[in-house]
Amino acid sequence: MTHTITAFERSPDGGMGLARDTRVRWAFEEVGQPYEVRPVSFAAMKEPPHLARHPFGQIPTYEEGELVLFESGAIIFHIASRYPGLLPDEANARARAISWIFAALNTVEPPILEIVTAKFQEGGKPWTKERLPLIADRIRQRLGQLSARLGEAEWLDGEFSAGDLVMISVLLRARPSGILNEFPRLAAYVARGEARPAYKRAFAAQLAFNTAEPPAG
Ligand code: GTB
Repeated sequence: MTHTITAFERSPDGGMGLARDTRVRWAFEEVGQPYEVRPVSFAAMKEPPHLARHPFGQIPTYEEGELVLFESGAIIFHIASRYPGLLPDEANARARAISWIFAALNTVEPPILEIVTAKFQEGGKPWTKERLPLIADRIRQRLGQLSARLGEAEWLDGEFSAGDLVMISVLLRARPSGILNEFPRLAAYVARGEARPAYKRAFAAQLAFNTAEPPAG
């Protein structure tokens, strides 16, 4: 069965791997499944064919036969549930790995996204200068807690899992602000994720996709 995901026709980050198709590509690479990528322009994202796949007009989406999914977390959970390699077999360990997926998306990612919004969408607003340090402190609080839990461990709970994949993908978005590097254990954790062959393949694929010459004409 072919798996097709959608991605920005050209990611605004120029191939830094920060758009959310990268985490889905990484999941496919970890479980050794091939996938195809359908590029979507910003305009096409808001048109009916794409809105039928994604109610909020965003990427990534996932198609596999009749099944259409949206939300990167749901897509990664689906891939991890369907193919071995990203979730432990033992029931309690599996439940804990799933908790880490939710923790990454619901607890760690929101303050990180706030700083992106404050800088890039509200950068010119009069309150932004005062708001940024407040957001930065909220990120520091979460990263401090996460770092304390990780301790000297390699991964969050035993073997590398989908929980680590999503958490590392989320933490990567805190790197441009400089805050990630204030937490050496987390910076090293992210580097371990980036060193995985599956991550390297996913990163290279999105970079090639985002830097390819547009078709002539
Ligand atoms: N909760 C959803 C999920 O996890 O799948 C969020 C999906 C989402 O935010 N998608 C973004 C999107 O489609 C792309 S990833 N945006 C277009 C729109 O909403 O109209 C977010 C993103 C965008 C750009 C960069 N970048 O350039 O660095 C990084 C991340």
